[in-house]
Amino acid sequence: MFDTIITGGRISTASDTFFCDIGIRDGKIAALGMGLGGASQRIDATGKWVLPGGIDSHVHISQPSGEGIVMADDFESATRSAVIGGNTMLLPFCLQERQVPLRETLNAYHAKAEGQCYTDVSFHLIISEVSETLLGQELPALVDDGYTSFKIFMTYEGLALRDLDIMRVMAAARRTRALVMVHAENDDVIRYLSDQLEQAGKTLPRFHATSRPAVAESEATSRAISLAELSDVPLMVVHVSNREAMEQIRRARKRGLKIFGETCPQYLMLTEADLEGLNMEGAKYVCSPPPRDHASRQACWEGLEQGIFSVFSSDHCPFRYDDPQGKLTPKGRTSFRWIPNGIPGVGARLPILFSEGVMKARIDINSFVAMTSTNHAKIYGLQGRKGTIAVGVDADIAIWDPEVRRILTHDMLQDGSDYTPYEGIEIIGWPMTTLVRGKVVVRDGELVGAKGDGAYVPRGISAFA
Ligand code: DUC
Ligand code: ZN
Ligand code: ZN
Repeated sequence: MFDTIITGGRISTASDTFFCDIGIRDGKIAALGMGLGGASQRIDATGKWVLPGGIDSHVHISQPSGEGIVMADDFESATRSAVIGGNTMLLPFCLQERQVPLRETLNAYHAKAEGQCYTDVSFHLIISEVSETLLGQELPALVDDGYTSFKIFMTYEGLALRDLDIMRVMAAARRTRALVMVHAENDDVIRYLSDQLEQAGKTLPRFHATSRPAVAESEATSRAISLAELSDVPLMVVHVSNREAMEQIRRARKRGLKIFGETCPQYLMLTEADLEGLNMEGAKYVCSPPPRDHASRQACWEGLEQGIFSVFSSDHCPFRYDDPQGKLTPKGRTSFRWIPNGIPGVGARLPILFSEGVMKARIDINSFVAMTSTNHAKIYGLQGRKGTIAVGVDADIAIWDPEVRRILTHDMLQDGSDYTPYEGIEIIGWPMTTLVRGKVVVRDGELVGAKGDGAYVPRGISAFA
């Protein structure tokens, strides 16, 4: 006897596609086969594609973003949009605050997430201030407790680490077997160019892209890879936007280094021309690295098609547009430099890649599953528990209807922002029903779950650490 049986679907994992029924008991996949017997609930998936629920390992939720700036999503709205878009787990960040024990800040994120989530969540740690106590005591204890990935920034005042501190964090990661994620852009180049642009009166949102050229990203990517090689740690280069940075990752992987790459919907779907909108409209597309040109978009597609990128994440970092606490902050109206960096995408990520990638035959369905779920689980220490359809793993499942056609509009996504950068694109295929640990949270496209259906999940060590 099962709690739920999903019947008749076409199941795809990162490696295989097959037809069978899925028996779910106590939140886990208990059997795969035909004629499984009785169940309290049956879900008919005939004609549908049954996939592991999406894991989005790069989202920002309720993260402090500067004076007077407020992120558009809390844990309720971000995870709501996530399940509507076929996700069952998110990995947001805990941003270390200066002079505050990291555990204390982490507890505040837990308090904000507790009882609010529709998907499962787990936290990465952003390291912004390096000290002996952090490296020698705080981080080892936190890794033991299931916070097994650190993110570092090479740009942004107050966040950027110099190479010396990057080496120290990498050494701590090596000792504790944590995985390092890096935001790779050369801070001094960006500061220099931003000063020059402002002095020339070039302050509109579109100059955000001019101030952060591709070479600032590829230089920092190359440096980060070199530091990881020296330190012998696995490194995830997040939000890669252009060919040269992608090629650095390709070359490193070819040499056998444990270097991983991530790209995001904005680098496949947008270009810097989107930042040129009338008045401040371009602010809607301000994110870092910025969307680039058509050739860069093509390079990011190649990175996905050729398996150079291991993961496709949203980098969901939402600010409302028409809001003085969002993109139209008074300071942001004076210069691109002060426009909050980031765009929403947690709900749109999977439909975009399914439609543009799988339905347009750029990638196959198994690669889709790998890059949106399975590889996130392996890389971030959830292997054996999440990210696939197999007996014994959590029953985190999204049932897709490949026949559905929709024009994407912001109201479909149910997040806390007031726009989507992807308004008006045609989407083929939609995740109609989503189960989180066996519980139906979205049924026939409607949210039926309750906040609190998602829980915090401590992670193990990365399969690559
Ligand atoms: N980097 C991120 O990873 N997210 C949003 C903004 C940024 O610069
Ligand atoms: Zn970043
Ligand atoms: Zn991010």
